[in-house]
Amino acid sequence: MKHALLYPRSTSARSVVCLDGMWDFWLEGIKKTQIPVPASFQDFFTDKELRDYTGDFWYEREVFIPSEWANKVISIRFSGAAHRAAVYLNGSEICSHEGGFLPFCADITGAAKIGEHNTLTVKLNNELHEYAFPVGRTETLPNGKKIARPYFDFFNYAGLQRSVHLVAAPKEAVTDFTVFYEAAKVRYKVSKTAGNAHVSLTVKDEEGVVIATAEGAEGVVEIPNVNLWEVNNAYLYTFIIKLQRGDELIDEWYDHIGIRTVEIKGTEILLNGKPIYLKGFGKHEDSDIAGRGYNPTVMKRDFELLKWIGANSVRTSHYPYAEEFYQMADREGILVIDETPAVGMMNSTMNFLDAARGPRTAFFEKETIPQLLEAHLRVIEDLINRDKNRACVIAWCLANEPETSDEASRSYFEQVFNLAHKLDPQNRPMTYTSIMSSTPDKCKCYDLCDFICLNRYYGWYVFGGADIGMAEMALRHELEQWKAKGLNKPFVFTEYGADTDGGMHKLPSVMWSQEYQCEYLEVQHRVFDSYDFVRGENVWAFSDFATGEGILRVNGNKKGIFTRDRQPKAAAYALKKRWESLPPDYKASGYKEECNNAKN
Ligand code: CKX
Repeated sequence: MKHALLYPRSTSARSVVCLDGMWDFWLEGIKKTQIPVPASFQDFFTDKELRDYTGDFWYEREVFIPSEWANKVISIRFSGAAHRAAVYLNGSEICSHEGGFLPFCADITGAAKIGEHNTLTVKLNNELHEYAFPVGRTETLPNGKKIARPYFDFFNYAGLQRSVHLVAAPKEAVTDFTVFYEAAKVRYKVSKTAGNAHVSLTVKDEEGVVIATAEGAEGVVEIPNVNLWEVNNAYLYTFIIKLQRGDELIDEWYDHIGIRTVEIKGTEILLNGKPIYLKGFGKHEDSDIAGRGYNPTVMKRDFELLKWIGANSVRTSHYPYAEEFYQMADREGILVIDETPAVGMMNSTMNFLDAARGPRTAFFEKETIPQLLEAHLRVIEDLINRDKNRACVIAWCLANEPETSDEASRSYFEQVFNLAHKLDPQNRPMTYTSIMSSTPDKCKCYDLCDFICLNRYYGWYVFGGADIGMAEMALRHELEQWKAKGLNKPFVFTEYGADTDGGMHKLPSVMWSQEYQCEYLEVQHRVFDSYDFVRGENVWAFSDFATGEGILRVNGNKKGIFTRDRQPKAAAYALKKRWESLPPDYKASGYKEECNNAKN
């Protein structure tokens, strides 16, 4: 059934039916209604109780299984069902799954009525726990109402937020495909179910011309005159894998693959051997009404805005995004730091305030840690398995802002990093993003990272507004401390930002005004520019996004450079000017002089 984990594609041996559209939906206390898939369920309704609902809820639809599939292995593939799911076919439970951001499949071969309509029911649950991702807790109030208390700063959206597919594949099938490169030599490995079918590989260029072939489940295929995958100039080959017995085609699957190398040398991040400076954002899957639902129209707009502003990179904060996002990044040549859903690893519902104040929450001493670690190792395996062949993925971010100032975090993260290194066939750089309280003198885990990612808010959570001069000093002071460690690794600012009301102008500036966001960014960039080891800047955040309610959030987090409806704030123009003027290999040896001249 693992074959169905491969991205669902119809070929001459496989059939795929997309089950997106209107599904029946209900939860206790409301009448059955219909809602679209994919989408989060929360923002359709006008009733506040429904938006904040925490507990079990159900989706259901009829699924017709054609009689031609009688000899096939039939699966339902969920690209993501948040946060946990139990799948039923015609009333019988088929499978269950924990975690909302990675694909899983239910084998319905035995249970399905062939040539008939079948009832597919999915029970979902959106409670938060300290032993599951994203981390939080669920409280039951004295009035009996359950309420989610996230340890993270985004709305606890849930539902069938990604596409659902019905997949019919042959019994003898390709189950996995892996590539890794040595320049134009592509090593590949095909995994399959038992059987004696012969494996072959065909590589086509973008014109559809066959340019290389190979035989056998494992080997090397040499790409003549290789077109490397580059930033903003992507080239994708089509790799077609076939299983054959004589002339009979048993299975076929294909993938679009870019060829590039990525490595870290000293303080440089090298793409195809050339230094690259990261310019971009931390993002969310977030839009009006659809919530965290995969939304191709919004995704398209986001990629156009990334290109317009001169960005080259995105971090998939704070969870793996829909597979189609990586496919588009692969096509557009946008670099991705791919993040696990390990977020909220600090015992705090206002982590953004506590991050700056730095109280010890002893998160890694909790008795739920062994179970959380198991979940963490599982998502690393599933994430790497899903995205390992994506050229856009240049690094894995194994967690966001964990409490690494705590001694107990060390052994936890050793296990996390060890597994990730073991699993990635392309041996990509690994990191986690460091919270403000994990200063160079306190952090217990930074040496595990191949490059150091800092989430810093000097000028917002600390030394904001009139104190901004102090913010610059404090940021420089911290960078001096890092410098003194002589780590010889690249540093990337994976978060820095200021909440900004997209409609507010103030002269002189005050916090929350568009002018302040511009001034704040100018201060940060001045500091980044004076440290050679800073090799990337990913602003927080790409666009405004929904969070839980509270006295510190005015209808969501407003640190977006774009509004939630994807229009530019004033800072977008300032960033565009800066990013368009920085050369792709900004700060590479030999370019320092040139860059300084360019900026003056
Ligand atoms: N970092 C000091 C994680 C993001 C939040 C961001 C913020 C925090 C800051 C932690 O998920 O949105 O508060 O804006």
